[in-house]
Formats: sequence, C-alpha cells, structure tokens
Amino acid sequence: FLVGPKTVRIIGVPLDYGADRRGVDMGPSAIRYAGLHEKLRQAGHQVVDLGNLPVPVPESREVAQTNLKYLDEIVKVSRVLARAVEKAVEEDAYPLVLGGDHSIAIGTIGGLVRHFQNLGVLWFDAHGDYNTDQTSPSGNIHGMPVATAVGLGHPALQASFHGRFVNPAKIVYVGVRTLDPEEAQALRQSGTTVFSMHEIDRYGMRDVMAKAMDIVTDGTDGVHLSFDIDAVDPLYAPGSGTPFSGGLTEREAHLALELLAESDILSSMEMVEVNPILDEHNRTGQLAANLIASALGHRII
Ligand code: 5AB
Ligand code: MN
Ligand code: MN
Ligand code: MN
Repeated sequence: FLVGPKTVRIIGVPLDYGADRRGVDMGPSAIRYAGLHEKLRQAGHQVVDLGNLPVPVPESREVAQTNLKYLDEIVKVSRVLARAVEKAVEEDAYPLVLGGDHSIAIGTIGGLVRHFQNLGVLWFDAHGDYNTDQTSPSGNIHGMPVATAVGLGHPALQASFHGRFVNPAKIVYVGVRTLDPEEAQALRQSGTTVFSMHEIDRYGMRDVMAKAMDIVTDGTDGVHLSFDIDAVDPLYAPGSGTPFSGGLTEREAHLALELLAESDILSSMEMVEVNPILDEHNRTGQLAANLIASALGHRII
C-alpha cells in the first residue's frame, strides 16, 4: 500500500451557515454515497464513520444581517468538531472531515492545533479564505477560516483554538485564482505561500507540489489538507456554490493528491463545499470521494 494503514475516522459536518447558497449541508451524504468507505478499505485502511455532528438547519434560526452571519451557530459547531478532531488525533486515528461549507475548517484546525505543536496546512481553493469581519464583502464566515487559523479577525471565532494558532509560514495555498482587494493585500503581508493557477500553469503541478510539501513538512509535526472542491474547475466540479473558472483540471487535482499519498505526509484531511443541489448526478460528490481516496493511496493498479 502507498499510504501506511490508518484508522480513518470520518466526521460529517452538515453545516451551511457559512455560505449564501443552501445545499452544502448535503455534502457529507453525497460523498459517502459515492462509495468512499469501499475505496478507503481497498487502499488498506480501517474506516470508522462517526456519522454527522448535530447541526440545526438555518431555517430554524434567525440570521442577523451582520458581517459575521450565523456567528453563534458556527462557534457552537466548531467547538464540538474541534473536540472530535482532537480526540481522533489523540487516539492515533486519522480525522477525515466531510463538509459542509469551509467555515468548518475553524473547528477542524482548532482541534488540530491543540494536539500538534507546529501544524502545516495545505489549502486547496479558488479563494483565499483570508477575510475577517472587517474586510469581508459578504459577511460569510466560509471566507474567513484561514485568517481565523492564524489568529486574525473576531475573537469569538477563535474560541476553539485555545490561544494556539497556525504559523502562516507553514500554510501553503494551491489553486487560488480570485481574491478580494483587501484580502489580497493582507495575504501579501501574511507570510503564507500562494501557488495560484499562474504558478501551476507555469511550473506544473509536480513542481508546485514538491515545493508545497517541502514547506509544510519542514519543522512541523503534522500536516492537514483542507480541500475546497471549488479549487477544481467548475467544468469538472459543477456542484459548488462559489464556482470560478480557470481552475484545476480533474487530473491536476488527482496528481496533486497522488503525490501527497506517495510521500505519506498527511495526518488529517477535510473535503468541503460540495453542493449536491447544484451538482449533476452527483458528479462532484464522486469527484470528492475519488480525490479523498487518491490522497489516501487508492490506485487503480
Ligand atoms: B470559500 C468571498 N471572498 O469572502 C467572500 O468557498 C468568497 O470557502 C469566499 O473558498 C469563498 O465572501 C469561500 C467573496
Ligand atoms: Mn491533544
Ligand atoms: Mn473556495
Ligand atoms: Mn474555501
């Protein structure tokens, strides 16, 4: 097997408070239905599915038009998720978190930094997710998880982190192609590494991943992969609420994750922003399941 055998602990988070388009709450089902467990077992892993965390539907809540929409609800779910993720890594399991919108990364990473002293993060995304309540054009918290993870933004969002944040120098983006003006400025000064689509076109995914893996493994004791399905071009991933053209091809995305599997550096992963309402016959759910399987060492031969 490519990737050493793991106990993969699946945690579903059917949350869509962080985004404007409803539907990502169904992401965990769509990914499971695409045969995820079977593929992971074929790759040699033991799979334990904890099911979904309880998340009340937004229609049962009131949304205040603030620059932090559904703040209380997101903080509550983040707390529970952070504890579940922390517990998994403490027990030597490999947390695989299925979203849900990208605000769930606040809980996932919050849990991870309580266990790992110096966490590396690979962030696959069309977007930077580096807004704060001060810079966000939408007030949607799924645009804020990376800023939160480095300790920026509203303190309420940081509750899960217990005062420990990710070192921006250990965060690497892959696939970025759209940023808000103030977000871009903050990112430029952040110390993170951004491999935008330009670098992928120019140097190829193989070289980009070699550099990315060097950065996130150097001096770290854990590496988390946060994969926003909108990193992949909407041609291949139509089931996404924030599509942006000019993205990764299906094969580029697979190659990146196959290279990650070969080096076996990941200690956790999350797959987010799959929206079955906008999808075509679960194509995007299937892609997400296949990408997870690639990252965990599934091969056709
Ligand atoms: B995603 C935008 N920058 O903050 C904002 O899908 C989009 O998790 C955020 O990457 C996209 O609202 C968040 C315009
Ligand atoms: Mn711990
Ligand atoms: Mn995105
Ligand atoms: Mn995102």
